[in-house]
Amino acid sequence: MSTSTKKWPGDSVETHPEVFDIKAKPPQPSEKKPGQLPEEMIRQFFEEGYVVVPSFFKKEELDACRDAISEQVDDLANMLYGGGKIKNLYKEHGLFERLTHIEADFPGANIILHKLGRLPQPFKDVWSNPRMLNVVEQMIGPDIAGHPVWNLRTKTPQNEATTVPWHQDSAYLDNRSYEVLQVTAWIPLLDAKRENGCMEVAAKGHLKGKVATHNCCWGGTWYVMLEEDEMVKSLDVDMKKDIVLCEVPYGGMLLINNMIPHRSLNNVSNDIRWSLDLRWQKPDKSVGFYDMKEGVLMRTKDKPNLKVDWSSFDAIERHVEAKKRVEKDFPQEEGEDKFDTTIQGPWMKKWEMVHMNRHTAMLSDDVTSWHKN
Ligand SMILES: O=C(O)CCC(=O)C(=O)O
Ligand SMILES: [Fe+2]
Repeated sequence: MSTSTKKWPGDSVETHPEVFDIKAKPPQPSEKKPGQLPEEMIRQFFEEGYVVVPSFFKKEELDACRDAISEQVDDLANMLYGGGKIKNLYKEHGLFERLTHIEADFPGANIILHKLGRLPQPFKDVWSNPRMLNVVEQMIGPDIAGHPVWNLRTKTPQNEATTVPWHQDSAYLDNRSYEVLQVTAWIPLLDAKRENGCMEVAAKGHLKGKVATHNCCWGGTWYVMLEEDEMVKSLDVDMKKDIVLCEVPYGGMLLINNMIPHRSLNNVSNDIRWSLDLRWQKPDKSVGFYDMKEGVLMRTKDKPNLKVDWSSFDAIERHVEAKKRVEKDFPQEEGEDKFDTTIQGPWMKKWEMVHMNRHTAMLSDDVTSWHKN
């Protein structure tokens, strides 16, 4: 069986189906806490690997996130303008268009914003929202940590850099993440539809409890990718029956796990498809992020209302750490470039480098030496 072959560091000989399938479903509360989902939806999460919750957040909770994003875009515009990179501040455009104009003037602007990783209070409030944690509790139990990998997706129209190819999230993490259930809430900041590049999942692709062989990097991006024939061969995905388009209205979310193959479609609309992806797992398991950044404790059985220590979490900038990590192998010139529109990280070392581009260029000296271990 292919499960016993190990060709790349990311391949694993072990599988852990019971961590992700219905056997992992914790006992459900007899009396529901605020926000908790019907047991059928939780069952679907474990059996199919995903569930769409069409309506969950209060309008003001996500409106506050929209405002925080507008501020970040404004800061970005000022920074680029101040650095002589863009001709105009494009202030006349609203949240769903402004970054597109900035991007046209300075290609890669959206990547700067994506990797900025600034976590404003409204994002923190959504992440540690008690109703949200009540739902996470239905999936992983009462001890909950936020995972260090979270993202603000800046999906401007027709942009390769934000069209994420098929992957399992663990393919970006180190192999310790193959043994722990990580729950992701994918939260759009507008109605997410096929046209503006919502997500697609390969239902039940998590049931084998394994990470299929990925390769790197997709087109001109930093993304790893999972070929469709590999999904079929290694994860028993039926490309005709199992692919599910996950449209999510504003106010709702898509819940997935770290083993389910998923991708996002091209945005062929005129609006930016903003979204947040936030993750949680049990705090006693490794987050599998190459020891670059730890999780943030949000709740325990004994302290369901604990105060989240955001300052320690905020102190480490994940993309900076990720870049440092690969620079150790391939030292670069000194100096941080705030206009750098490339992204690098250790996930690039886990898989065969089948395609080089400007993100991988700094790693190009001796890529094959990475795959010795
Ligand atoms: O938002 C996207 O386009 C991709 C999101 C994704 O892959 C994730 O949330 O894990
Ligand atoms: Fe993903």
